[in-house]
Order: sequence, then C-alpha cells, then structure tokens
Amino acid sequence: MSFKRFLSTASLVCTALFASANGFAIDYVQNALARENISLNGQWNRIIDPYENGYYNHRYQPHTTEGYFKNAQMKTPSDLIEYNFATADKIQVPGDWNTQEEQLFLYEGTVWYQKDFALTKQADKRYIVHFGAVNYQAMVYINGVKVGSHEGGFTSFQFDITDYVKQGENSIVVKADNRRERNQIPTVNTDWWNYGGITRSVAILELPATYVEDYTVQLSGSDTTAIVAKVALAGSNVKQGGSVKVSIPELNIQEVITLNKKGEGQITAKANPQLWTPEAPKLYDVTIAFNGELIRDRIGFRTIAVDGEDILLNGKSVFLRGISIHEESPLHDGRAWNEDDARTLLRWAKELGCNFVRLAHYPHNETMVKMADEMGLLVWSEIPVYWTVMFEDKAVYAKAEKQLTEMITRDKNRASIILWSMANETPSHKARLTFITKLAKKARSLDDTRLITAAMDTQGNTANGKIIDDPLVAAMDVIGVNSYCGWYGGTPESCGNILWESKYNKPVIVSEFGAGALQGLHGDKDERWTEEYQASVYEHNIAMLEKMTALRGATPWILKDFRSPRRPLPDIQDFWNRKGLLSEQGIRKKAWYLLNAYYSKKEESSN
Ligand code: GCB
Repeated sequence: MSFKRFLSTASLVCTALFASANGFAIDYVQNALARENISLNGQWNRIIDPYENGYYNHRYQPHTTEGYFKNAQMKTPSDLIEYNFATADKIQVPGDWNTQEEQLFLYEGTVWYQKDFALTKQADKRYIVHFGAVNYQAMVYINGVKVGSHEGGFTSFQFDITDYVKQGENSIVVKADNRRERNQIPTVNTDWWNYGGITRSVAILELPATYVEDYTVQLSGSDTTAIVAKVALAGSNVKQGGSVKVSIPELNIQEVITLNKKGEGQITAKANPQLWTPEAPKLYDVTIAFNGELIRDRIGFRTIAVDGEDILLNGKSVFLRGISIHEESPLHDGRAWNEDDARTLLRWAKELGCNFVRLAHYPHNETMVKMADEMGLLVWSEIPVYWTVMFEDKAVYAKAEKQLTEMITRDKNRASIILWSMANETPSHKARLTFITKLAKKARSLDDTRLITAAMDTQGNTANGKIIDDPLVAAMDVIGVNSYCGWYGGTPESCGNILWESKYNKPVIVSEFGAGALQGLHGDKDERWTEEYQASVYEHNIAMLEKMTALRGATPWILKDFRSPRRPLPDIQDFWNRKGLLSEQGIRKKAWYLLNAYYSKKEESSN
C-alpha cells in the first residue's frame, strides 16, 4: 500500500484508490484519535487573507518561495516580510472562525492558520497529521513544504508527514478557504451557515513504522452468530506479513489474523453477542494489537434490513421516532464538535422520545456518532448533495463520491448508523438520476450492511393528496419524503386530510416537515411565527402521518433553531432558521410537546 504523501496532492486521483472492492479501505487511519497522538487543538495564529496574498503573487501566480506557508520571520531590520504569524491574532481550534470574531461572522474566503509544535522524532515511527474537518478547502504545509490538500468541509482527512517533520520544533500552516463555488459539494445555495475554518480536532498520530491502518469488525451480514474482523496494514513494510491479534474479551474472542502479501487479512469468529438496540445499546470492548500498538474500540453488533414496507432492526419491525439535527452546538455559538455538544444534543433527542436522529445535511463529527452508539440512537448519516449541485459535471460527481467514501470509511464500525443518505431535495431529471444512482451503487460496494436513502421533495399531487413518484426510488432501500404542508403550502388544518400514495413497496420516512416559530412569541394559531402556529402545523402533520400506511419513521425539521443566511426577517429570524422545536438556547416550544406525545404513543404501541 502506498504512503499517503504520494496521493496527497491529487485528491481526485485518490478517489479511485480510496477503497478497494474487497472492502479494505485504504489511506485513512481508522479510529484516528484512539491512536497514540499529539493533539494540536488549542490556540493557533491566524491571518485573514481575502485577496489570497499569501498564496498568489502580484501576477496571480502561486507563490513558490514567498507564500505565507513559509512562515518566514524577519532576520535583519532591513528585511521586508509583510506578515507575521508570531504577532498575529489567535484563533481557537477546533472552532469555526465566524463565531470567534465579529469581523469574520459573514466572511467567506481564506484564513491562514499556523501553530508551532514540538516533536520527539523517533526513527521507527510514522507521523500522520489528522484533521477531523476543515471547511471547505484545506492546504497543509509542514515546515514550509506542502504535504497535501483536501476538498470537502465535513469529512476527516490525513497526510503522512514523516518525511517533513524534524526532531524538536516544527511548524504547521493550514490555508483554509470556505468560498462557495458552483462546482462544489454542497454548491453555493444551502440553508445553513457556511462556518469556515478548522472546525474539528487536529492531531499528529504517532504510529509504528508499519501499522494497522484500517479495520472492520462487524457481524457477518445477517448472521448474528458470527463476527468478521478485517484488517489492513500501511506504512514502511506492509509486505512483511505477520499477524494481528483481535480480541473481544466479553465474547471470548481472541483471534490471530494472518496477513497476506498485501498486508491484509480477515477472520470469522463464532459468537453470540447481545445485539445493539436503542433501548439496550450494548457495546463490546474490542482490541487490535500489532507491532506494539494496541487499538481500542467499542463496537456494537446489530442487523438492519428492509422487508416490503418494513424496516427490520435485528429482525424486528421498528418505527423510527426521529428528529433532524444540524451540527451546531447547543452550548455555545457555532459548530458542535466535542463530547458535551454531542451528549447534550442527543440527550435532547432522547427527552423528545426519539430512538433515531437524522444528522443533516453532511457527515457530523466522529464524536457525535460514537455518542449515538453509546446513548442508543439510530442514525441517518448524509452527504451534502443538496438542492442544485452540478449533476452533469463528472468532476463534481467525483467530489460527491469522495465525500461518500470518506464518510463510510470513517464510520463503518458504528452500530448506530443504519442509513446512508445520498442527497437532499434534488430536482428530478436525468443527470441527477444518473448521478445519485451511481452514488448509491458506490455506497453499496463499500458497505452492503446498511440501507440507502435520500430525502426527496419531488412528490406529485393526486385528488386526495400526494403520490411518491420519483425514478430515484429504484436506487433506494428507504424513501425519504420532505414535505412542508402548512408552511410552504396549504393551511395547517388542510394537512390532516392528505392521503399519501406510494408507487413502491418500500418503507417511507418523512424526513422533514415543520414550521418556524420564535420561542416565546404567542398568538393565534394562524399567526405565522407564533408557537401556536408551529404547534398547529405539528398537530395536523401528525394526523397526516398517522394515515400513511408505508410510514416507518419521521425526522421533523428540526431539533433546535440554527443559523442561516437565508433567514433575515428582523426581530423574528435575524439569521436564524426558526423551525427548531427548541430555541437556540434549548428552550422548548409548544410543538415539542406534541411530537413528544406522538412519540410516547408510538413507543407504547411498539411494546
Ligand atoms: C428543507 C431543507 C432544509 C431547510 C428546510 C427549511 O426542505 O431540506 O435544509 O432548512 O427545508 O427550513 O426550509
């Protein structure tokens, strides 16, 4: 297996190499922050660079010797260097820049980050820099030399920096650029804040010269009596062979995987694990030992399948009592990233009566999905193929596929995740059908143990209501329906009479409905923005749900008010999308109680 540095600058070329067909993903160190590592979280120096002076010269050619990535310092009083990281303002990492400095609230462009770090470099180690996420483009330099670039604001990435770091003091520079462009995933037009910067944790992994890069420990398909463990090496000498020890002590599993010439191997062990459910989210301690490294994980085992209109969790039909969530902190302004954020958001979901969350509209941080594993919430995980991406463009497709691959590679061992979502509210036409069908096929080739879905707003009208009729459904296991009766069309009272038809024998999740309300604003139930209006929309949409025969779940929009530049209405929105059941401070609105009551009823009837 090749070292990351050979792949690092050609991210699109990497795509093809990212995962091989046999399920061994490559070039991503699995469970990165559970490895020996040096955290680079904390204060970094930052330079705001709206004209990209630090990258281009006055002829608009990329700098080769003088860019900000050199982190140059004046040596004599006559030197001319028009930037200085050492005396620049500081910024906290992880953290979006928008909520750290007022002048960056609406900023879209480049900010340079720099940090010094000390390293005791050991000859028999490999050093990999890991980023949880940088929105949207990142270029990474170690001691003035570029080690790689990454596109996509919500997935983790890594570069092998062994040959670039030295004993003692080192410097890392990151150029982060959150400019929106038509040919990106997502594209220019969304309904969430374009938080920029290094939004998730950064660390330098310190690994053995040859190390276990990837592993999958999962049930053997639908067989609940066998666990398959796969491992793949990377590093200096993957061909060395040898063996990897995999243990799950509580299941009496202690297996030795003999590696082939490619540094890969797998075993199947007989076992009878207690299956993971939201009610009893049993996780097993798993250890993987090789070359002096002991990797610890906590993994749950469960099956998920569809049968006609049913979703079967561990063979039993389940109703997904869900809520949609954006990755915004419940505890401070801006992006969520840490354990407290995750625990609070998921606790609120549990208090609402949920067994399921839709992590919209992009892959959330790894802490969030690990917390869902622990707390017992099933997860819908999504890539930001949102609204009007350039479906005709092959390069854009490659970007979407890369994000999909990165999402699945990082999270394939998480029991909580049952659904990979390919897209949200995309317009129905041929190029979109080809694009998303291909994505779904790719997802299945990477992971055939989970279900594929997409949220769709392409329903047609009938005399009595609505019909699900979209050729994209053919590529899906579960149909996601977004429908805003009582808000973007119709009166709240009209919603309860809507009858839904489906042309397909597949389960349906109403993946969005909702209405805006300013918490604390009261009035008549047909007065927009009041809690009463929102509650009325919920009351009548719930009545509608109760008549949907194929309905197997719902994730109303949304747990908490979230920031959106599309929402300027003074004194009501002020750049907040107000469709939360909770205010941005977590205060419950009336509609919360209606959904809570509906879910209590659903839970009782499922027992
Ligand atoms: C939608 C989108 C979601 C928006 C929401 C809204 O259909 O999927 O991203 O935020 O509607 O509030 O309009």
